[in-house]
Amino acid sequence: MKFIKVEVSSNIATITLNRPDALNALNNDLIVEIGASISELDKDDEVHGIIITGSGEKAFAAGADIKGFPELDEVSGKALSQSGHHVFNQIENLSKPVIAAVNGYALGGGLELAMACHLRIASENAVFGMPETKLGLIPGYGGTQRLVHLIGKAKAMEYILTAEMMDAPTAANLGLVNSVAPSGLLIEASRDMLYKIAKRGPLAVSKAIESINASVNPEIDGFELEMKFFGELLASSECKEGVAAFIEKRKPVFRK
Ligand code: CO8
Repeated sequence: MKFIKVEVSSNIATITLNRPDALNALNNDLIVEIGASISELDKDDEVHGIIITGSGEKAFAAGADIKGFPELDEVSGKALSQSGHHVFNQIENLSKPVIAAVNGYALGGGLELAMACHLRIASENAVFGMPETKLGLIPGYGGTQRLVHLIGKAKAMEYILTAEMMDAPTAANLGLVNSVAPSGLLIEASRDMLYKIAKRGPLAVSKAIESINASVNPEIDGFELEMKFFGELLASSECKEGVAAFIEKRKPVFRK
């Protein structure tokens, strides 16, 4: 991989965006690398959860690579937008939990990447924003949709139209991030959250992700899907183990 680093330790994979000199700006090759590594990690039973973070102290990702924009036209610009959508949808629909550990600027495409993750933990110095209108653009990796789902239409409208940035406490108050951690403890806090989830039934976790995602997909009846999955899970060996463990007053063993 040229633009990202991927490490696995103690069942958690960490994908680090690795263009610190460009504040981890997202070029298409970097996005394709994320997609390829996510596919591999999804197949790896040793990996129970994934963290995406940025290299350096300053940025998670300061957006799409603006320096590549002058070469783009209507057709190639839309194609790059579609490429980002494809990978970000892949992250959002992954059966394993993905946390964005936001260690600095998460702007434009960087914030869109963080929003595609299932959970977001911000360091105290993180800064969030959608500055595209300053460039005469709009978000192009799903931001007009996911920001609305996360913080509501009124605030999404405000932040996208004004291009104003917000600090980590504001992002937490708005529900954009799940929690804020001291800068030096960001990865530890993200790992702790993934370890907690890894103790739960992995099939239940994957079905919960799919059901929750259905709530913002107009093509799927999320209530129907929930009822279907609930029945399927009740009949699963995972649920039998979880219920037996409760009755026998012991911890469930969901993974071999
Ligand atoms: N793209 C390319 N290079 C960048 C980017 C970026 N998004 N952000 C920062 N850099 C580079 C700078 O050019 C600079 O490089 P150099 O040293 O070679 O001049 C280096 O990173 C450090 O940046 P600064 O010197 O600007 O650092 P500051 O601390 O002064 O400022 C900021 C930090 C505020 C984050 C500032 O860099 C900034 O405003 N960056 C741009 C933020 C932005 O507008 N992001 C949105 C981009 S558009 C987008 O994301 C659309 C997504 C959808 C795309 C769809 C398909 C293409």
